Amino acid sequence: MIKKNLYQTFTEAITLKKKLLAILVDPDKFRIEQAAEFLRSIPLETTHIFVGGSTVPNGLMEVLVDAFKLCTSRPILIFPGDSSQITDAADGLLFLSLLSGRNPEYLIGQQVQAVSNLRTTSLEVISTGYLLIDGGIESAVAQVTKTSAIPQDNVQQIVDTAKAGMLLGMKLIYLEAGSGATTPVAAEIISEVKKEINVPLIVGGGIRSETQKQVAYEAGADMVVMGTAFERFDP
Ligand code: 1GP
Repeated sequence: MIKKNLYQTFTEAITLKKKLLAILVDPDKFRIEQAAEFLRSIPLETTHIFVGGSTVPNGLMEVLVDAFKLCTSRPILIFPGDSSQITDAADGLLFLSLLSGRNPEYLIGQQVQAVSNLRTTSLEVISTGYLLIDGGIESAVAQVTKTSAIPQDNVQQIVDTAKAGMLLGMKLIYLEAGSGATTPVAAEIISEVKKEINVPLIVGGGIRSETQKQVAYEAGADMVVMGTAFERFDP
């Protein structure tokens, strides 16, 4: 099998000053038969497809990733809410640890549980420090993980948490305001975190407009993730 080095696309993007855009699909809010039409509707500059959600019925991830694979050559990364969502059908896995919270289940428990499925995987596993930042509403992440988001005015705590993740060896840092956030992660937070880390920075949650996306890029996001803005597929 050809080894697809997904992480390199992140580091190269930084070197080439190219911005990355991931569109997130929550299988729970998606009809598989609309996969082709959906992929035609997303921006041309989309570089990655993320698939995952806080709660996804068993087996649905694989079916959806397979459907996407038929219609796109863009890399598909699993953005899992828990270890049951991992499928080899995708190209890569964001191996998330929820660093903003103090729930051991999402710091290390789910990760240990995933290992038996990852021993023989073809997925590129990318260690990712995941920080939930207050986005103005109680997010599904906060509800499912029973953790609190870090308030946006606690910039130092956010910066220190991101840096701790990097020092622990995490290859990506992900600032998440939560799907459907009314307030995306502030530009000041993005730029302060960016100054302190030397691994790629992903920002998502509540980013709906071109302007909001550009604000995140200009502040230092290497990748922006958008989900809700493209959830337009009514039954
Ligand atoms: C990805 O959870 C976000 O980080 C997606 O958020 O649905 O608000 O775009 P939106």
